[in-house]
Amino acid sequence: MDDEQGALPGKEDFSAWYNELLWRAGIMDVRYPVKGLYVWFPFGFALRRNVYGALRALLDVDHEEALFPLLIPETELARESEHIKGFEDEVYWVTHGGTSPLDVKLALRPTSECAIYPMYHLWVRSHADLPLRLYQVVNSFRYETKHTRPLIRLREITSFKEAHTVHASWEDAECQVAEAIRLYQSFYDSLSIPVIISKRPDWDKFPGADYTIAVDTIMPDGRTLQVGTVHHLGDHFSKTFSITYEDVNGEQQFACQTCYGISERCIAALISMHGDDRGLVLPPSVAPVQVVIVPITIGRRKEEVTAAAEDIGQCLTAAGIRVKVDSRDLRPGAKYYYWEMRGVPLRLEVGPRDIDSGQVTVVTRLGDKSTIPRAGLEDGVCAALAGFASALTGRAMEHIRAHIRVVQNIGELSAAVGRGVAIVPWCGKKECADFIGESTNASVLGTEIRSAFVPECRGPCAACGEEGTGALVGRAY
Ligand code: 5CA
Ligand code: ZN
Repeated sequence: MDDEQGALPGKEDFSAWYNELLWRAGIMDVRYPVKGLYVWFPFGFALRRNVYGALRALLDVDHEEALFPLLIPETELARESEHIKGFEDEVYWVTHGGTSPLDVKLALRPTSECAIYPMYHLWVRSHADLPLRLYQVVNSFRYETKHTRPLIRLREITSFKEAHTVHASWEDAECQVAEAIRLYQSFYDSLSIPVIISKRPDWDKFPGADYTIAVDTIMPDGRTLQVGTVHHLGDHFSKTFSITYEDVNGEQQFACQTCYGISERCIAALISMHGDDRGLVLPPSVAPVQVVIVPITIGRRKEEVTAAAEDIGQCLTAAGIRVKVDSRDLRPGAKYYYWEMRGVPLRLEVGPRDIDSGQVTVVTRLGDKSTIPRAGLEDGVCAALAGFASALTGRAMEHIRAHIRVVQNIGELSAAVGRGVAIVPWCGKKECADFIGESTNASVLGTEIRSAFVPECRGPCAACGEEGTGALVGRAY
């Protein structure tokens, strides 16, 4: 990692900006010599820890964290036919132990249904064991053939949070789907990332699911990124893996299941949604450094200023704030650049004049400058952090609103998907979705859209003219 100055490509060239920012801000090194595998730098890893800490905190309310093996025997992976059909082209296989071929080859999990459900078969006995809600945060492997991109499309997903639940009835599982959607909504709210929730068309659902609900956000270039999915698995897997329970009448019943997952795409979305031409912009809740203190020691009184900065650092740390005092022997401008690149929400400048007037100069990562009295500094800083978080939410909402258009026909649709996503009436037929896709170079991503900021839409299907309801159409990453 080097800190040399030099401009980041402008965010309007999103791809170049994103790739350059990842190493300049110390998130990822993309030079690992296997395609689709990347290395977390310490700063990126600290960000990951905070983001996944927030996700875990939400899950831990009524889920338990567990850990299942990475390797899945071929015999287990192949049991659910839809599932294996969906994943067979993406599986990495372990075929040897040392030089001896294995009797049963072993898959690196592309997802863990077939590692977890044989154990659920053993664990679930009675209705009293239900609901069962477990999750794990693991790496998983998918031999992706589409263009790989750091944090977005990986061959080793390093931060796969997958939850797997078991319920007594289809309806109970459906309630869990709703609960999981609420959970993901609050997770993305906490990151100030507006998301659009919709039901994937049948042909796009998870292999082995009854239906899939997806969470999408809109990237700076107007393309969508699927940042989470929730699947109602019905009894497909419970029938295959024989996950049964004894009901209150003493009869054996097949359970119903759900699963839902989020990967480090949530961090790709975080970086892309909030960052600007000067680097990362991070919500205080997850920023590895929330406040940086820069002593302005030009001229005399150097020791006094350094001591004051240290003192302020200690008192903010004691108040539970993640603080860095940057007393490196560098020009203040170089320090500003360095911490702006890393998205630090607040910079406190402490110079001789601030000491004399009993205050501290505060500059937010969005450029707002003010002063806070030295007495009661903790409260002032906390308020500034909270204000910064809501400013970020407001900015992100503006971005999303500016990139959603409700349209009525193919002509308007083509224009709209060049800039963002569109909502257009669609009748639900596959051939109409295909027609819409071919005419606009985009896809029908979802229906039954549930997001407060997406306007209602119904009318004649943009392809066939029959009665339709609003479908989300966009170009997906
Ligand atoms: N078993 C289910 C739920 S845990 C499952 O695997 N669902 S999934 O295939 O839809 O993946 C869950 C989420 O992981 C996706 O919504 C997407 O956001 C993310 N994801 C999927 N593939 C990749 C990949 N190759 N790189 C990064 N993230 C991915
Ligand atoms: Zn139609």
